[in-house]
Formats: sequence, structure tokens, C-alpha cells
Amino acid sequence: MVTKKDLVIVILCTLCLTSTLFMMMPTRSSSSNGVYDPWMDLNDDGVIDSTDLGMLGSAWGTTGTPINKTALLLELQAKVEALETRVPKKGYVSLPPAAFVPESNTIQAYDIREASMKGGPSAWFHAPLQLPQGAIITNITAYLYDGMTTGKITVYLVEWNQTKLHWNSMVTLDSGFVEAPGQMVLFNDTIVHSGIDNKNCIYIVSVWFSNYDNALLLYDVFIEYEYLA
Ligand SMILES: [Ca+2]
Repeated sequence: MVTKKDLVIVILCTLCLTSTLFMMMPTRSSSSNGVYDPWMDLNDDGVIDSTDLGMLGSAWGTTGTPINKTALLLELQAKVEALETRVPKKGYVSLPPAAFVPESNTIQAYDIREASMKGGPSAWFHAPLQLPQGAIITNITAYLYDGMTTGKITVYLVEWNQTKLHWNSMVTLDSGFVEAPGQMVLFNDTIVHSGIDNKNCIYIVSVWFSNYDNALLLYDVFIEYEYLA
């Protein structure tokens, strides 16, 4: 509790110190001892004057837990440096044909030597995708062969949200019905719901073959992502 008597003493002390400081200023500023100390500049205005002294006077007699400001500054600096060094790392997942499970009543064939698979008619294949929690999928590439003008292969990356009970299509790659370019590399870096949330979601790569034919083959689905180690 600050009494009136204390207040009067503080004001008198403040006035006394202020006038002393003003008297000292010309001498001190011209001497090597008058070095500006930012810790004493309480209102951070670049000058130590009566305002800082007044603030000190207002707080006169109060008590509390002291802070080692230099240690605090060094601790904050260390934390900032640690955050700055946490640059995202790149990760890669390659799904070979053998990673895909065919749906029932699907004709399918895997050629291990050529690392390819084919399926049909209207065949679905699915492969689970397990990535680190918090990873961001940046792009997906499908390596395939489409030599059919009447057939195509479609690759889907989907997310099943078990909390909200609905599917999210993240990206689709399609070789096209009309085109028959042969060897293809399909690439897409526009991924929707690209952040991996393993707590609430599961992730699946699904492939659809319109026909069972040597002219429709899937070789590899390649996924690139970023994560903080
Ligand atoms: Ca085609």
C-alpha cells in the first residue's frame, strides 16, 4: 500500500533526481561515462530522461519476481534460431503395381519383370497411402501406357474423413479415352486437402482401367510431399 506520505517522498525524490540529472546532462553527455543504456530507457523512445525517471518513480516500492532480461533475450533468440532451421524436408512414396489390391470380380494381371499391371473390364484397384502426420502432398505422377483410343486409365487420390464421414477427392489423373499416346507421364501439383491428418482421415490411391488389354498398363504412382522433421 502506497501512502500519501510515500507519494510525497517519491515526487520529491523524482524532482530532486530530475533536476540533478538535468544539471549532470551537459557534463555527462560530453564524458565517456554517459553511454546510452537501452535497458534504462523504459519507454523505448531512444532517450533516457524525466519520463523514464517518472515511470521508475511510479513503480517505487513495488515488489515482484525479477526477470533476468539478458537471459530472456538469449532464450528468445535461441528459439527463433531453432524455428528458422526447421525448413521442410522432401519425402517420396512410390507405389508399384503390387501395392494395389484389385476389387472383387476384377480381371487383373501383374507383370513383375516389367513392373506393370492391367485390369478390366471397368476394374478398380486400391492402394493405401500412409504419410507422416502433418505432411503436405505437393504433387503426384502416374507412369502408364495408354495405346487405346477406346480405353483409358484414371488414377484418383482420395481422402476418407472418418469424423465427417465423407470422401474428398484430392486429385485425379486421366489418360483420356480418345487419345492413344502410348507411354505417358501424368503429373499434377494442384492437390486439394493436401495436408495429411492421420487422426481423422485415411488416404487411398485408386486406379480405374476401362478395359483388360495389353494396351492399358500402369507402371508406378509416385507421390512427393513435404514435412517438418
Ligand atoms: Ca486412351
